[in-house]
Amino acid sequence: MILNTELEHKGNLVPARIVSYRKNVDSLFFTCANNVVLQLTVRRDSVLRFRYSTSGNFEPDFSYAISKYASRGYNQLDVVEEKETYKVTTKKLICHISKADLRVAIFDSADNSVLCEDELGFHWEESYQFGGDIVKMSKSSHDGESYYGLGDKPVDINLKGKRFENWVTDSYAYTKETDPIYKAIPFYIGLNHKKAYGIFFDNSFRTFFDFCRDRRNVTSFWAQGGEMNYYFIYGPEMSQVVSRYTDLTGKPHQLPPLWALGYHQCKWSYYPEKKVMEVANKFRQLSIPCDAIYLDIDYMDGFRCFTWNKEYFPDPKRMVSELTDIGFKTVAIIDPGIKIDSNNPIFKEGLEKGYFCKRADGPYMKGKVWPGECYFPDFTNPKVREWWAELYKELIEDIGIKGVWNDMNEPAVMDVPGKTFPDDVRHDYDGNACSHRKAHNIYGMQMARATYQGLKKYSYPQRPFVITRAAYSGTQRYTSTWTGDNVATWEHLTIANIQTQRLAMCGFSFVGSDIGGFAEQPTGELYARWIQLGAFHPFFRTHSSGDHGDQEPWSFGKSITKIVKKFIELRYQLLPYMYTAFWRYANEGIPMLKSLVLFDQNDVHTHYRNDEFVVGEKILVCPVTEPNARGRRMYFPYGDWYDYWTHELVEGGQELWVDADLDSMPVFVKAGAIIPKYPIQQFVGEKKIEQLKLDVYFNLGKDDSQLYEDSHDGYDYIKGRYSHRIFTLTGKQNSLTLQQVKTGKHFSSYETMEIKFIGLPFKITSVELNGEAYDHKSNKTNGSSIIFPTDFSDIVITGVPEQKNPS
Ligand code: MIG
Repeated sequence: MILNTELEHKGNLVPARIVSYRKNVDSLFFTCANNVVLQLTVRRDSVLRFRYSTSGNFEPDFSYAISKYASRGYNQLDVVEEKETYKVTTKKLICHISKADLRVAIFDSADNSVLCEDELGFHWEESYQFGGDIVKMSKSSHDGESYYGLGDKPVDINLKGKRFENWVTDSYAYTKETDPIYKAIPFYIGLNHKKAYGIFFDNSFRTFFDFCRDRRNVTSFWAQGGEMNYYFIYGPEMSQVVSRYTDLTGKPHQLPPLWALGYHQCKWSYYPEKKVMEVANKFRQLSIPCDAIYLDIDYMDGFRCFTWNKEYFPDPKRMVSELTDIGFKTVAIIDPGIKIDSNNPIFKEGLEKGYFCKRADGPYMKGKVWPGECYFPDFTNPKVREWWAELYKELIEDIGIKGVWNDMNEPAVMDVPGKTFPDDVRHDYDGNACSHRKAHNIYGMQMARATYQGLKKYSYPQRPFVITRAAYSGTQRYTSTWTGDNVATWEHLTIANIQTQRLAMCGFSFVGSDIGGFAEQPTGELYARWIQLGAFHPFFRTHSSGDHGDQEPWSFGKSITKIVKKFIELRYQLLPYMYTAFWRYANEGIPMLKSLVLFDQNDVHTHYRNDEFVVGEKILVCPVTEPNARGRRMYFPYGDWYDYWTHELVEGGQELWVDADLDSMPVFVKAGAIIPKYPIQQFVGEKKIEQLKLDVYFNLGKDDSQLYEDSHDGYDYIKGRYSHRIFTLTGKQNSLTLQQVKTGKHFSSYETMEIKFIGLPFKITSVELNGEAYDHKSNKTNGSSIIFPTDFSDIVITGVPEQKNPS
């Protein structure tokens, strides 16, 4: 582990024997002879919190990560004192606490199998230099145990055998294995004997995780200060661990406007106005759908936040309204640094009110960023967040900006060691004053939170849209995110795929990468492959640094443009599917992207897979990540899968070659799925949806699919104006039944559904609608789909099984 820094070289200190125990409602306190206290709180039957003090007292309990809406409550809490242990039992877990040394072992109450046990357990070193402790925890690891999670780490999905650090860092052109980078998400999932549990180490100091690297059978984590304070979250399904962690640290506070799930075009930078309009108009000329265009730092006057460069943008309000007229939402960047400039009213106000961060001995925290020398708002002060939120008034209410992009909020500082604030900078930390050592990892999160509050207020009654680069656990409540400054290489396409999956399994599903790569320039082939992957990411944006040529859908010649258009169009068709996945994420904490191990942890083949993932519940994709490929090998999880393009059926549980020329990519749909589709639109809301398409993929047996819709913006859905449809498909050799149950008070704009039946093992002879014969022949489309009224309750299709040719 880390070096011993205290003076007396006491080394690792450990708890002594437990001398007293007391219980206060849901919290149990175990006190040791040397004043170490373990506070064990039962949050839920499956969620336990462990908090340690080395001095007998706890600091005030405060966390930016934990959501105030997190579920609490349990069905059982029994504590039994035995000879050498205390035994705590909930409905799901049994926890042993050893009297001799405070070590913890946690078991599944269903079968008494061990889930997670302390090796040395809690121990610490005194921190001479800063006071307090360097707090440490070590757990035994079993052969065959795997580890996942930790946010945006650009490494293979399975973390076993590696060590990591969490310290939010601006990481231009990071590579595979660069650590740390932009985000600090100290949450991991362990998977052992088909059972998954999670550990969330809620400590915002610099933290470290070692997954059996230092010692083969030990997993440990530690922090440079603060408390040993972690949550144990049981599954046994990995998907349950993820949704419980997401419940604990929070789901997005509202759905995004649907346009935010459309395609976005960005560059550093589009200016002047003429250029912005040219790019936007080109999308419309070429009929390539696009919903948002971004203004990077050059729109500002000398990079001063909340100003405009009037030479480039003489009348921003007019430009934004012209963009609105052609279906574009304008998103603008805002960085944290405020230029030191007494003519700048924001600087003056911040100074007068004492809103800028200061060094330990009193001077302001001065740092160079884009505007030159700057001071930085202390976003950990609630008053500063309020002020910051209000600064957006003009930009949003008056000028009409629809989304805000927060960058450089690690916080990044140029030309200094460490690329950020020095450790001694002071922060309010919502009334728990501290140094930057503690506030660093949450600074960007609190900036994004303040931005979110501003957008929420001034965009009302429309929904806010924010994007941030830096994040700590819980940031998903306020904003979307991207993976930072990647590079236009094939390896980075793989990294983008892994990072987005990893963030999704850490409660942060609204995520995407800079498509095509931020630094350097992609070939047309790489750009096309990247668009294909991005079309399945919740946040779908092309962005590039611009100093290496153009990166728009049409920048790589006609044949590439055609492919890019095809995949952006596919995304627009799948919008109701993606929106439903988002709703499930925001409601139930179900990740929108599921790594194969998350999809089927019982299949050991999935434990080391990186490339394949399931988006939503039913679509399996695997990007092509090599040049000159005409296809690739991929692993199919168990189940039957239809090729999206050919409708050919593939049996899962094996690795197979899949053809995928540059105009295609491996996309498969689970048998039994019902996929809703909208017509292609150039932007969300361009057309009234007159008809919904449902693609029904036949399967023997019973399967459910869902469709969630509402007015796609605003808050009426919270008052019940949504439409939630559950479809149940029952497939037999000679029949198919499709049932629909709808709840919610939203009326769909379409009166009919065009239903396509894929993979029917029979020839249709008759169709019934709600128990009566239905004239399917005259309701047939050219494409062999059948039109039905939207609010059908059941459809029964019968037929004669197709004769198999004797071979
Ligand atoms: O120092 O605003 O990651 O997306 O285009 C670079 C300019 C600052 C870094 C962001 C990138 C953005 C760029 N920014």
